[in-house]
Amino acid sequence: MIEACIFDLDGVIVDTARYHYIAWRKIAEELGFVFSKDDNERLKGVGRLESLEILLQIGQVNLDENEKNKLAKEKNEIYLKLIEGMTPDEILPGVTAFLKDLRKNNILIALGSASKNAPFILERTTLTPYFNAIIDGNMVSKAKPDPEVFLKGATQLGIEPAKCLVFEDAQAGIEAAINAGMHCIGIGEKENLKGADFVIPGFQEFNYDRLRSWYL
Ligand code: B16
Ligand code: MG
Repeated sequence: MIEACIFDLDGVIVDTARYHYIAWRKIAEELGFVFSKDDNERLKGVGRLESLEILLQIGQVNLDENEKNKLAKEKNEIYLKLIEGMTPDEILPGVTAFLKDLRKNNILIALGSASKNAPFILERTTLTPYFNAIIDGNMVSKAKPDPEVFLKGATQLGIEPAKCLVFEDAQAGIEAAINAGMHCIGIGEKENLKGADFVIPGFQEFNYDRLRSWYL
């Protein structure tokens, strides 16, 4: 039986990928190459510095550590300006109703995100009060598919991994959930979410009753 749900942030609760894209595209422009929307898919669920490494590889640019840190900082400044204006309107369809439904049914809720800006985004979208635990990119040293972020969430909630259900939109996140010994539902399309117990397009048609019928 499921006692806790752990949510990824970008692509599950809000769509911040488009803001990450605008910021990374600007950095690529400065470096003199084009960063496409397809390229951006490779950055989903990946941490900031790892994202920069992928970007530099695409543009075939070599930089030293100092320059890399400077660029990562600059990208984040652009990104922060973009997300500053986020409102609850940007919460993905069905998410708030589902969070309310979970709370009504005494299911604990955690966030398990690679983003160091996750707490700020939850504040901007007024979702913070729904979460019993928030684990973000500042609190983990190993990126997904390492299970660290989800295991920390389970520990903070005081629930054993086998009773946790993860919602993820990235393949690395699905693998992290499996590595944590947790159940996992993919958000998006089946082909991109191998190993998930189930895949749903989003939360619009989803509720606690459906969840319970799947995990009796
Ligand atoms: P930040 P998630 C991830 O969020 C994003 O999908 C990924 O594109 C981003 O690079 C990463 O957070 C780090 O974000 O620069 O804000 O620390 O999907 O794990 O919620
Ligand atoms: Mg994600």
